[in-house]
Amino acid sequence: MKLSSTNLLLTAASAAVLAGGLQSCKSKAGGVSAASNDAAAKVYVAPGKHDEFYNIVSGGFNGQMSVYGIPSGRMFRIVPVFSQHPENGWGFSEETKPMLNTSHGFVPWDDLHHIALSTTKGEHDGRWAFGNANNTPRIARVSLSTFKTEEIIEIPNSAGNHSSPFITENTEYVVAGTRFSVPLDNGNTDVPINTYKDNFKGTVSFIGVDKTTGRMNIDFQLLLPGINFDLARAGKGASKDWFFFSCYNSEKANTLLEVNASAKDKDFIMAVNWKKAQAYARSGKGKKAAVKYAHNVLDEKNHTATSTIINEVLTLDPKDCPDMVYMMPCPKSPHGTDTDPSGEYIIGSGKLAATIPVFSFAKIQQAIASKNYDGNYDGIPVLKYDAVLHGEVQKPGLGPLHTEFDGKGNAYTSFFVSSEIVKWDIKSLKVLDRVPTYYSIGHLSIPGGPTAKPHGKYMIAYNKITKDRYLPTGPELTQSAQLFDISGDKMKLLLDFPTVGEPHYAEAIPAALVEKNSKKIYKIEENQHPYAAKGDNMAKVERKGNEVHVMMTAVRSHFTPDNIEGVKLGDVVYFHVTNVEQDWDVPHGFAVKGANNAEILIMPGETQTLKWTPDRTGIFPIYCTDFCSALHQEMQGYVRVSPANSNVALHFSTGTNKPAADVAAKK
Ligand code: RUQ
Ligand code: CUA
Repeated sequence: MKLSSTNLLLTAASAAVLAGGLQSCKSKAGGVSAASNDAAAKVYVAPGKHDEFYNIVSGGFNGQMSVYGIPSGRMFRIVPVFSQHPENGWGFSEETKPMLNTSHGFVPWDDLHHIALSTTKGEHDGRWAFGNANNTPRIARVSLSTFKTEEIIEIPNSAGNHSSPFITENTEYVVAGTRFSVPLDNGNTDVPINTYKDNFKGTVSFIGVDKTTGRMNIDFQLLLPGINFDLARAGKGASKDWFFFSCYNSEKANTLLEVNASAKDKDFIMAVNWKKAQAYARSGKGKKAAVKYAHNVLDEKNHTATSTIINEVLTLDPKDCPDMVYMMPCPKSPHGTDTDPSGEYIIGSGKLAATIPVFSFAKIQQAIASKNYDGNYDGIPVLKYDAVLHGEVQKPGLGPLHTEFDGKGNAYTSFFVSSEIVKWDIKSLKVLDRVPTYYSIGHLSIPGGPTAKPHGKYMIAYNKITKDRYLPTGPELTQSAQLFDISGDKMKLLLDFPTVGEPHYAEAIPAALVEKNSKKIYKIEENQHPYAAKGDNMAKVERKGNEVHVMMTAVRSHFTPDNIEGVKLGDVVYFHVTNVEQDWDVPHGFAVKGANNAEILIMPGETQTLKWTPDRTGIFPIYCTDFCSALHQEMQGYVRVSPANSNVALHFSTGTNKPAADVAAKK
C-alpha cells in the first residue's frame, strides 16, 4: 500500500509524528548516499558469473513478479502473473487467456503486493512463488522451475486481497485476508453503505496446497467482524500451528478512514489456531456457503490453461468454534505483523504508533490458558495487552511498517515516515543501528528473512519514492530498491537499483536452491496440445466452418507453412505455432499485421495460439519477432485474405509455388 506523508499529516497522529514526518521529508530530499568504500567490489558480479541469490519482487500495479540477482541488482525477467504481457503473449494467446478468467469474466490486470516462497520445515525449498491480486482477489502460484504462472485461484467473500499470500511452515496453507470488509457474496449485497456495521463482514481464507503438485484449493474460510485485514504471518517452531493477522479499522468506519479508522488507541493482531480451525472444518463444524469463484490451472503437457467456476465454500464461524480465534490489542492501525525465526516473538507495526510492540507466544499461551481477557470483540476474546507483551521498542522511528530478521537475534524494521531502516535486538528491544533509505521505504527483504533460517548477509529496501536518485524521465520515474550489507554490526549501503511497477514485498532465496531445477526446454514428444505440429510433415491448414486452424511449425529459420491462401473475410484464423526446436534459449515469436492482439513467444517444444480475425481483404505478412538466427529476418511469410464469397481454395505451402488449384484438387 502507498502512504503519503500528506495523508499522515491529516490524521490524528501525535504532534511528534507530525513534525518528524515533515522534517524528515525535507531533509532527505537531495540527500547524499553514503555507500561504503568497498561497495563496488561487494556488488560486482563479473561478466558471465552468476549472482548468489534470486530476488523475487512483486510488481505492484504492473500485476507481475520480477526476478533480480543479488548482489548485482540486475533484472533477469518479468514473470507475467495477473496482467496481460504483450512481450510474450501472456493473456493474449488462446492457451493463457483462461488464466485471467474470474467470476467477473476476463480481468486483464491486477495489483500484486506480496510474494511468499514455499517452505518445508520453515526453510525455503525453491519450489513455488505465490503472489496476491489485491484488486480482484486472487492468489497465483508460479513455478520456480519454469518461472511460469501455473495456477490462479479467486477468493470469494473478499475484496482487496491484501493480507495475502502468507504461508505456513510446510506450505500446508496459503492465507488470504480481505482488506475491505464487504457483505458476503451469498447475502443480499444491495444494502446502503452506512449499514456497514450490520451487513459487512471480514473473512480470511485458508487455501490448501498439495504437497507434490502445488495445486491449491480453498479448504475453509473464517467469518470475522467487519474490520480490515492488512498483513499476516504464520508462526514457526512452537507457534507453527498459529497464524497472526494485523487488522485496522476496529472502529468499523466506512468513510474517511484516514480519520475515522484512527480514532481508537489500539486495533488488533488476530491470532488464529489454524490447526484447530482445520480440525473444526474436518469435523463438520463449517457451513457451506453459495459463492462463485474461478480456479485456473495451466497444464504443462498441453501448454493450455483451463478455468473452472466453483460455487461453494466452507465457512467457519468463531461462535461455533471455541478456542480458535483471539484478538491481541496492538497500538494504532498495525500494518506489518512478523514472526521472528524462532517463532516466539510476534512484532506488530502500528503505522501511527511511537513504539513497536513485541508479543511473546509463550505469554499468549499463558493468557489463553488463564483466560486473561480484556472483554471481547464481536464475541472474540481479547487478550490483555500487558499479559501477552514481551515489551516495546522505544523511540524506534516514525511510521513502522515491516520487520525482517537476520537469524542472529536482530530485527530490521522499515519506517515510511522517517525514511529509514532501524536494527534492533529482539530480546533486549534495544535499538542498535539506523540507516536512511532514499526515499520512504515500504517493505524490506533479507534473503530467507521470513523463514526459520535467514541468510543474514544482505538486506534490500523497496522504496516508495525515487525522486533524484536516477536520471529523470519526466513526471513518471522508475521505482527503486537499495541493497545493504548487514554482515557486520553496522548496516552499509551498497547499491541502488531500479525496479519496475511498484515493488511491495519480495523474497530472496539462495540461487543454489533454484538454479539446478531450472527447466531448459519442453520435450516435443511430451507435447499433448491438440493442434501441435511436432514436425514440418504435420503442418497443415484446416477449415471448420468459418474457423481456419493453421497448425504451423517454427524452426530456424522458417515457418511451415509460410504461404497461406483461401482465408476469407468473416473467417477467424487460429495460428497454432509449435516451436520444434529442442535447444535451450531458442524461442520463436509470431505476429500478424493488423491483429488486434499481441505477439506470441513460443518456447522450444511448446505450442501457442494466436487468434486473428482479418478485417479486410489483402495480403498480410507474418513474421518471427525474436532474433533467432542469422536468417531470422528471413523468417517470414504471407497470408492471403479473399472476399467472403470468393472461391480461392485453402492452400498452404513452404518452399514451393504450386498454384492454389493444385492443392485444392488433391483434397
Ligand atoms: S504493503 S508498504 Cu501493500 Cu505490503 Cu506494506
Ligand atoms: Cu525465429 Cu526469428
